[in-house]
Amino acid sequence: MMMSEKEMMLENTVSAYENSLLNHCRYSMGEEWQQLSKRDLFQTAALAVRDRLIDRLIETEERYRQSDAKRLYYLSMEFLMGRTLGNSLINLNAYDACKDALMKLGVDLEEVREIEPDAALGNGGLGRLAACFLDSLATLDMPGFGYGINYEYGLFKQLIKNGYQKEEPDHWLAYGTPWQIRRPDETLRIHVYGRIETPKSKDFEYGHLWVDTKEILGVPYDMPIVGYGGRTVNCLRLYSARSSQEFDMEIFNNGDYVKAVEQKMTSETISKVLYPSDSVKSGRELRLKQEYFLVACAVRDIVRRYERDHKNALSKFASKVAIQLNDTHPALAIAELMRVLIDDKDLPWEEAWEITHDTFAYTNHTLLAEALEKWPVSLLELVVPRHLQIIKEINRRFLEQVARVFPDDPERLKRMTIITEDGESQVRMAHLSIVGSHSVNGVSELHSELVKKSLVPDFHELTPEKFNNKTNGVTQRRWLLKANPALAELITETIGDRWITELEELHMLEPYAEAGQFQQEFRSIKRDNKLRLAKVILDTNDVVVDPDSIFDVHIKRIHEYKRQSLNCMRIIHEYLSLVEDNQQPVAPRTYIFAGKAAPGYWAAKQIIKMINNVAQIINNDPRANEFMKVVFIPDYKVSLAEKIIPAADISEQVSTAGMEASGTGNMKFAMNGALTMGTLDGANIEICEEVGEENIFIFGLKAAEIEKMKREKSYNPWEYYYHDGRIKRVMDALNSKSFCTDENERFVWFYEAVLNAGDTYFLLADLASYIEAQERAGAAYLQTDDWTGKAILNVARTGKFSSDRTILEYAKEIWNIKRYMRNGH
Ligand code: 26W
Repeated sequence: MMMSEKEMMLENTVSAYENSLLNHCRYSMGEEWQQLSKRDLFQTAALAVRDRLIDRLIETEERYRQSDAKRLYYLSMEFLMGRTLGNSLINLNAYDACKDALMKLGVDLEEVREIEPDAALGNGGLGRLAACFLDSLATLDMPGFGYGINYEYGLFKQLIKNGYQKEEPDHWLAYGTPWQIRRPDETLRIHVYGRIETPKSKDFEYGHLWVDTKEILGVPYDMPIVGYGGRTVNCLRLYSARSSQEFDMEIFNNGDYVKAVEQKMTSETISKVLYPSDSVKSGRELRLKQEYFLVACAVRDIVRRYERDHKNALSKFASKVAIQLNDTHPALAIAELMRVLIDDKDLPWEEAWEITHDTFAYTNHTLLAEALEKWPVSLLELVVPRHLQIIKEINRRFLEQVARVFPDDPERLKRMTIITEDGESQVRMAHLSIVGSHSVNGVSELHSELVKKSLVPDFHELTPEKFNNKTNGVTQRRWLLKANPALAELITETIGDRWITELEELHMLEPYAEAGQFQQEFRSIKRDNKLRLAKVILDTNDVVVDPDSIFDVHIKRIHEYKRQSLNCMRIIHEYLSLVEDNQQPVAPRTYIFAGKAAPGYWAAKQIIKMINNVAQIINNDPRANEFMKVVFIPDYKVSLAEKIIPAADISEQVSTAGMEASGTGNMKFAMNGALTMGTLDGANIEICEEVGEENIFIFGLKAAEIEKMKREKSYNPWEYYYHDGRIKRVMDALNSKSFCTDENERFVWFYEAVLNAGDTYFLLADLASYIEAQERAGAAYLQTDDWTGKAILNVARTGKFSSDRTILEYAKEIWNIKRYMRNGH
């Protein structure tokens, strides 16, 4: 007998959840309810939720297939998903049902949620953006799928010992994860190393013989991604590397058992660990293999799915497939698709190139020179010789085209070449990405302009139509509805719940910005959130903080350009004004920091030490105590951000203008009613435009001014040092024993970097303006009603910064994908 869809789909009622929980307890966990450990409870609850996701996943796939939908594949080395249980329950509209079912069984859902390890398969902004995009794609009922690597170890766990960062491995898969469905039947065989056999006949003009390769297996694991409302469940496909049996057996049969096992382990290291650097590239062979592994698995899987649905008509490929490159990390996909089309599918070069170019689009996420990927030709030759050959041919044809448009301009060819010739020959992955894509976008208005004007002006001149902007966004489901349930409820009571899927609706809050009752409730929610965070701080840092002080928050990766050190200098200034000049800050503040430094980034790690030393001195000085507290909360991650952001009064977004591509934390804070203290950089500019100048604190040099000072070499930090006593005092304090907790001369490096090495990040140039903006902010905070009004307007005016808006723009202007609603919805 056929079951109806309704009968088949598991329900979201309390009793249905109770049933599921008890069933999984017995038949999946093999336990009695009372015997379940905390971790078992999480597992059990997750399995109950997962059943519901799978029903909808199958239905969704069928819906796309029936409509022959064009699909978008988002290729990314990072997906910073965080926790899934609470998020899925909210998106399924089943949070209360599951909570009540657990309650009936004597268990608190909040506690169970805290057991779940974060899926920290990313470093920072770029990885979290990918996660927000997946949420929006599913919520918008769009066929958008992620492809990534199933790292066994996510981003390292950060401990603070004696003020220094220490790294520990994050073995997040130690107990397995209920959120992945293993698909062994769809395992792929990937080839690496080997050599090229020279083609023999003319038919082989671009032909190949890639031989003597080693084989690695790519085993897919699918993570269901449920959109809000639960209608659509897309998936994120993550690959684990496994050794191929045959390969091991060959050595094994030759009698070297240990070597066979060693080889097996080497192939499996490919998906072992996420590289913890978000800028300084290390040029390591393993990283290259990771990038190639992702790309090879994804491209083959995409082609296979296309052929399954389209019976060999590859000419239509680009009308059914869009591939987005999340920065250049997956750029080898361009060469891989060319290889598949030419070598495996026997297409002529021109046809393969048209398909490839029409399929790919590239997003740039950084202008930092040290973060732009370049791979030595010699390394590519070793690992992916066939791809190198293809890249060389792409470059040859490309340079020919450039020479036709700009004859007699050898300098231009040098600037634009994909493969550099002087010195160690290298492949510039950004150039490959631009040439192989039909769209190139930056992630905020300013950044997209800088991509065109400073990063790759020659490419913009050649193909201006490729370049466009897609200002980043964040999902309000996680960053408001889930992270700040009380504020979400107040908003829904006031304007209804449509903001959850249409964030511009928040504008309807504007009339309440000055309403006494609304203000009061808004303030009381903020205070509760601050109390909750104060509890976290007490637990992790053993520091008591005052929930009535300003919570001034600076959380993000630790990086010189993000200028945590500028914040630190300003804190030192306030402290010295207090203890030396008897000048009390207008309002007490709690300075909150969190963030990880790349393990190999010495200066960033020193900045962590500096913050912790300053914290120790200030927190233990009775003269400062009632006015200032400084805390560095260890082990920043998505789940910690969800606790910190709703409790913030001030959001520190103080990068050197022109260096932060967009920022997305800035959006999360504004959405939760924190006021931004920021430079005119990245998306801060657009936040300022939206919320209004009177509701944000802007300071510092503009990107163009910094650019000019760099060009003219006119910046001299000593001038600022000698002309401003405040600045001199801070620098001298850092150069003295004042903030050293044990050894002397701890921060001499900083003094040197700023005063004698040119102050690359313009700290001294912006410090005075920063101090003054902070003084304005402190005074403004005392005007309680005014401040609350500004905070409410920040919430009301962040509609633009939903990743739903971003995704709709990508879908319309780059991907050409549509929405596929379920019947009756
Ligand atoms: C090669 C190692 C490496 C790894 C990651 C180099 C560069 C990266 C990323 C580009 C760093 C990153 O996360 N960039 C951030 O992307 C966000 C999403 O677009 C932006 O909001 C941030 O401004 C940008 O720093």
